[in-house]
Amino acid sequence: MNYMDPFNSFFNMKELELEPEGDLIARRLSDMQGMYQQEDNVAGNPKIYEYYNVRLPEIPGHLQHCVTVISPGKIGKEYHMTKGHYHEVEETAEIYFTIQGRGKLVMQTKEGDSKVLDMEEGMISYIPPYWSHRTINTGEEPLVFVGVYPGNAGHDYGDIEERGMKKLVVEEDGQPKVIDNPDY
Ligand code: PAN
Ligand code: ZN
Repeated sequence: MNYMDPFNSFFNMKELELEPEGDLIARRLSDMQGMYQQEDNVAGNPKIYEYYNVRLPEIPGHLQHCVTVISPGKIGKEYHMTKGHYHEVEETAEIYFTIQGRGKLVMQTKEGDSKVLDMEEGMISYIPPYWSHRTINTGEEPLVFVGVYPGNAGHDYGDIEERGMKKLVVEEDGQPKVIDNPDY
């Protein structure tokens, strides 16, 4: 039997970086074209979020785990958010453990059901099989969370890139508000 050696990773809470560095993916506004309602008048090309994947084989049995850091801010009235995705293997679930900041976790099924959960430090959120998921930073500091999901889950961005999600999270009177997406 060819056993993989157990190992630790360390997430530096001061620098908000994973050590040793895994695969780092940074997404700027230009990587999310068409996903925000009002992206036209934004100066420059702000970094919205980054996430660190620990490198693991993409096969059943393993548990992928990664740390996402969403910077605070808004594009128009919408708070910074992730692209959002379904898992390619749709019957795979995921756990998000929030370690800093506050936000919302917006989920949706292909049948059109929507659910929104709060994310705050210490919250463990369960994303059951079949639910697409997007995270939104509604706070004033980085929103940092760990995601754990099956090795073979994969990511399918197509549906949300094309149609968006039914619910948007916007700032109204200084408060986060979940509204229906007028373009959905
Ligand atoms: C997370 C996400 C991460 C970035 O690890 O991949 O937060 O969001 P997008 O993948 O939507 O850009 C996860 O849900 N993995 O399955
Ligand atoms: Zn996922």
